[in-house]
Amino acid sequence: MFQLRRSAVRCLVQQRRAFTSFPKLSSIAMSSVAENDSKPVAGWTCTDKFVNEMKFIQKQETVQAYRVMDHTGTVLNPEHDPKLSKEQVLKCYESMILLHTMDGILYDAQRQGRISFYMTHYGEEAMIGSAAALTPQDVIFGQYREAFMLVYRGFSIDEFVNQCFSNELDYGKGRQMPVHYGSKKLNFQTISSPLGTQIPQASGAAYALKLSGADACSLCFFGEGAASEGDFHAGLNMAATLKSPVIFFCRNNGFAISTPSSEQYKGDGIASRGIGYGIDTIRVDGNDIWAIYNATKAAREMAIKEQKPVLIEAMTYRIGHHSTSDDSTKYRDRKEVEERAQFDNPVTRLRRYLENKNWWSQEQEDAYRKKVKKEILTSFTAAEKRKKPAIKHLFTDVYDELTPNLIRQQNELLELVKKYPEYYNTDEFASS
Ligand SMILES: Cc1ncc(C[n+]2csc(CCOP(=O)(O)OP(=O)(O)O)c2C)c(N)n1
Repeated sequence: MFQLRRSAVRCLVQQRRAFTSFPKLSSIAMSSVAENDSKPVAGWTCTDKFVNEMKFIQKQETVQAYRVMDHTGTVLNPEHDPKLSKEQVLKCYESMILLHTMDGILYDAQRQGRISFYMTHYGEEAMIGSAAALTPQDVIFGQYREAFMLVYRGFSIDEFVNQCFSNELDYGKGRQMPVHYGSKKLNFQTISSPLGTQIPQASGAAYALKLSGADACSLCFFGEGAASEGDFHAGLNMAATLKSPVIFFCRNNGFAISTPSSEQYKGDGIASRGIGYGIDTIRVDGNDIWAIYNATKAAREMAIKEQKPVLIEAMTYRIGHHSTSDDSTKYRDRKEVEERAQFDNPVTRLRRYLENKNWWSQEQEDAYRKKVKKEILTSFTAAEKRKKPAIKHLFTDVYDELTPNLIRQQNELLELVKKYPEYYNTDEFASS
């Protein structure tokens, strides 16, 4: 027996679901957190907030995923079809095919030892819907599986391939692993390997956008695995309390390398965490480009107009291995992967949507695949022949100007290389 003092009873979480109206997408249901819920805890004085019944809050209802189009490419409720023009839909589909083809060629190139590393997007191609819903001013913070955003924004095949070869044309000057793209021109922040670092950065960038009064938001992608990092919590809380216009976009593909999501969390995925931080949240079908498009568009509008963060969790499946350093047959059934690839493939879904409208044919498919394959192989051959970045770039760009100790180290290295040409062949490096 024990006695419970009234003051010790606290209601831990009060989740309120509301239907928030948006001018264009009035019926997307978001788990919304009302403004006065964000009042400080110091407001816990009025007696109606206290009860004398001891009640632990148990598992909440699973947040359902918003879907527009099923696996046959059929739109379930025509009101939710974003009704993009033929040109816009073809841009999305062609971007998917380009990404898919590039993934195939560069993955094989790593297997042949021609590049050092690669990561594919198989199964997650519908994410391109998020790219279509943004404007070029929106700042992107990716994890590493977001080349779709760059494809959509016009990063050229040469730019992709030069980065993967770490050659002298790579913007990072060979100092990052392949797929760590970045583009100032396209408002895409350079990828960094340590998981989760982009999350507080995106919150900070959003706060800067808020202060400057820009008509833009930041969009931060991460996997459900990265959401286990402390940076995830810091980033979400910072954006929520500072009311910053950022869209947190979790690609929940079921795996963090070999760890299935069932071993990553006990709660209701990542969506439940957004609600916990007082952030309006939606879960979507991650294989449905139109669900992703509608949710991102609505989230952008809310983030900018209402100056607050929004969280989207897209439920999908990683069909490819985690990276070229992984063999997923060691921890999951090959059959399961094949079934997912066949039955619920985001590329096939969009293709069926196009075919239902008579906007695409097998001939167009064959011709387009052939064309992009040729373009990628041409870029590939040219990039492979390029020199590596000049050795001096081992030292540049950390500071605006080289510091005295870096100058000393640089000179020491260059002298060493000159002294022992039999060990250090510099032919394959650019001279400046
Ligand atoms: C801080 C940190 N810890 C561990 C790693 C190693 N690592 C790289 S990717 C990855 C899994 C991430 O999974 P998830 O975020 O779900 O993204 P996915 O690869 O599934 O797209 C891990 C553990 C890392 N890069 N950084």
